[in-house]
Amino acid sequence: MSSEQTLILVKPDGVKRGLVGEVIARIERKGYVVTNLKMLTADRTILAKHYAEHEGKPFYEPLMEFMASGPIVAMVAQGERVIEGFRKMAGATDPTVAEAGTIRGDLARDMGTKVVQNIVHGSDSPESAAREIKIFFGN
Ligand code: DAT
Ligand code: MG
Repeated sequence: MSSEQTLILVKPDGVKRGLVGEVIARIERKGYVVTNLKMLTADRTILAKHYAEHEGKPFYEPLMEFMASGPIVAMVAQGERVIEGFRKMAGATDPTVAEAGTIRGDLARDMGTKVVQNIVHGSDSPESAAREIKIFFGN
């Protein structure tokens, strides 16, 4: 498997809690290289593209609202198998069951909200990564 890129987001909960540095530090300590990075407040247009696969699901509207609720940090990380590697580092979607040692397992918990708040997003496949990097950083 050759070197690849993934799209990572520190979500509004992560930014609000001051965990941007913690997330980047973990990515860098693992040995992945951050090749692009910016802070933005995502609007509905960008979020609708990013989360198109979830349209119509019960948590879709809460997800859109949550993701637009404050600044996020978008970055591209690069390395051999970084897509799989970062998903492993992020841990399970549900922070209550995410393994200790993962970002979500160590830093997030169930907040009783309609949408799960879990600090980070990471692309789940090479196709998603290419699509998502384009959404946040263009070509
Ligand atoms: P992941 O972020 O682990 O790839 P996903 O793509 O299935 O998970 O969902 C996107 C986000 O939506 C996820 O990070 C948290 C939220 N979410 C997913 N499934 C949910 C559910 N059943 N109830 C509430 N929020 C959910
Ligand atoms: Mg996903």
